[in-house]
Amino acid sequence: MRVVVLTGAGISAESGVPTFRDADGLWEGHRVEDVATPEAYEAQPSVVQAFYDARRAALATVEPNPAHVALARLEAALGDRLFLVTQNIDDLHERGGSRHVHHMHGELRSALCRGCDHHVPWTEDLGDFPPCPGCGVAELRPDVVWFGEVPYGMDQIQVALQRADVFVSIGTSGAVYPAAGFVQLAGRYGARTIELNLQPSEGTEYFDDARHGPASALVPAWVD
Ligand code: BV8
Repeated sequence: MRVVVLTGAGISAESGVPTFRDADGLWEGHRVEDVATPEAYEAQPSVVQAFYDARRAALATVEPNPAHVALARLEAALGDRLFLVTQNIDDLHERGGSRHVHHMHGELRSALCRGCDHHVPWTEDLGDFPPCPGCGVAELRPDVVWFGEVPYGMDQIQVALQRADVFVSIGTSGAVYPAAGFVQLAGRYGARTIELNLQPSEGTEYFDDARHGPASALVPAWVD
């Protein structure tokens, strides 16, 4: 059996990572256009860099929760028959034990060269706007997919959705595309589709089955 799991901010909420669109969400106090677009970075690089520096620093204060750990158990059981794709840019899936994680919106712990597209692990000593070790010229930006930019690994994701027997969406509002459209693609290719979320998402009607509650309870129950 081949399984595709898509996760969003909701899977990390109980670890203490703020979500985006819940009442106390990350983007409260920030307009998305002010922090998560290339235009915002061009206009105010320091504001955008500070937004991601703060979120990167916060990673040290949070731990994976039982939902992340359950998905690592699922990977141990299914091996390469599990395709885990996340919209999240935190490292909690990896710290929860998952070894193959597709970060379609990038990662806080990575930097991207604006000149040669070189991906660089983000270490604390990088400081602000360091030169790229690849080309030595352009400055490094957060390795994050902003609105209007192409998510990473779309070809691999498309193939995984075509081959999936089961598609499970965990902790996402279904507000952002192309991730929000994966359930319809998977269903069209014949997969059984399941939503595990605190409340019905914007696309809940596209799912064959929907269970609502906290991910730390729903995901281990579903995995085990
Ligand atoms: C693209 C950056 C083309 C990283 C993010 C006009 C111009 C250009 C594009 C567009 C346009 N109009 C529309 C688009 C498409 C656009 C889009 O979707 N816009 C929306 C606003 C309509 N998308 C794009 O631009 C994408 N690129 O389309 O390129 C293309 C496409 C395909 C192939 C080739 C080319 C790029 C999208 C990526 C944008 N970057 N973030 C960062 O700062 O983190 S998006 C941002 O939203 C995050 O990445 C986040 O992951 C994502 C989705 O949010 P969620 O994860 O779902 O979080 P949210 O808070 O919304 O919901 C949390 C859920 O959890 C809730 O349902 C809640 O109930 C639940 N929950 C809470 N607690 C718990 C819980 N569940 C379980 N347990 C709990 N305890």
